[in-house]
Amino acid sequence: MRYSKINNILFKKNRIKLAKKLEKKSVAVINSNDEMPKNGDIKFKFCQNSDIFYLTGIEQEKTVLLLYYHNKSKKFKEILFIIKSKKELEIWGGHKLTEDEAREISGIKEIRFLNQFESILKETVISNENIYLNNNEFFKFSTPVASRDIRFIQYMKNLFPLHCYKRLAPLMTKLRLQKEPEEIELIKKSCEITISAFHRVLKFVKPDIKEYEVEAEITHEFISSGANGHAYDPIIGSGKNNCILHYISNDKECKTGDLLLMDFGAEYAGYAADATRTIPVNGKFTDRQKEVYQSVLRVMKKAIKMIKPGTTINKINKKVNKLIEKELITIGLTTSEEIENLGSEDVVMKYFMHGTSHFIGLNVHDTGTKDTKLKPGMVLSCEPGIYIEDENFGIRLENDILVTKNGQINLLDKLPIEIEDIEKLMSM
Ligand SMILES: [Mn+2]
Repeated sequence: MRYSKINNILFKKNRIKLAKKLEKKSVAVINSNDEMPKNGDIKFKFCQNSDIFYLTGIEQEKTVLLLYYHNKSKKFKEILFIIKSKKELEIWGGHKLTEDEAREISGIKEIRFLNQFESILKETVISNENIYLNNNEFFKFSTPVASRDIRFIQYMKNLFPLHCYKRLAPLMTKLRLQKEPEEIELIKKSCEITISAFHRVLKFVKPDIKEYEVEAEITHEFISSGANGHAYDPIIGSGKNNCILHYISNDKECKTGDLLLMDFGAEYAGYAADATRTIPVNGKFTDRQKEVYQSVLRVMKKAIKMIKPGTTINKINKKVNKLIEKELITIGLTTSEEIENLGSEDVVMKYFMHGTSHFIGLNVHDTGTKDTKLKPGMVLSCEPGIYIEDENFGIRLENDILVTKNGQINLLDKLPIEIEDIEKLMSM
């Protein structure tokens, strides 16, 4: 692994929290993600399932975690199943975890090889009543491809058609939303690497470079800092590409006078950062760009303060849209009259077409919904924007905010955002 070893106390705590949420006489099985085929004999780089990583820290493919209720001790027990490595396999695929290594990473005492999985599964399931299985229930997710989880559900239902099946996803969502201090430290590290990358970019950007050259600078900083890489495909859009929300082709030339919008974040030890800054290609904002930038920044400063215990993303979105509406009038993009005629929602939507916040954690868009009540330990983005296609530019600014008992902490506090700071750093 590229990151400093995570103390397995974190994974033990996470498993205990999950076991407390399971009904007695239950079994829970958590699978790894599939290794996804690319072309020919090549697969995509393996990406571990976030839930099994959260519970075990194991990044190796095909790993399975079994939690089961033990009738005699009246307690939940845990077994981790891993690949049994062979020398011939290691020559091509590199080292696979030994039992001791898997034990050390996860803190799970009982490590078995996968060839024993089915017999142990049958034994534990038959002496229990409920089976908890995982599935990706992220509200925006859909795919025609049957995941490992979906296939495993079918496999289990064939083997045990008369057991009572339960959803693991709502429990995992709840647990993953509120981060342990160790997790916050890992997110802070992702943020720190992201901040270094931005400083590198500020020194690098000048007219006539290609957007992908900026991407390369960021990638260099991420990888050389021990990050796994980008937490998501970076958006590096100049000029009118500022206004394409998920622009990832990053292949145009950055021209003088244009703005460069960069939405990027490192992934360190599985945890994501998610940052956006918009900077002038030639190092100086025009007056109009400054005017709109200050509008977005004013909204952001107020929006950050809204992120605190008890509220929801839906409530924050409503309030932020009101602030954007006011700013749109200030910068001459609309009038109170037009808002009255067309309705606030339509006018705001024209210039700010996405929400203000999403949860962040093991995924850049992490578990939780827009109605999830915020609690201490949750981490959210705060990313207002104003996109003016007619003027060939848009501005988005994004920080990552940790909800605390009394309010919030901006984890990207050290990521330059004030116009003077950005212009100064670009001139150095
Ligand atoms: Mn974001």
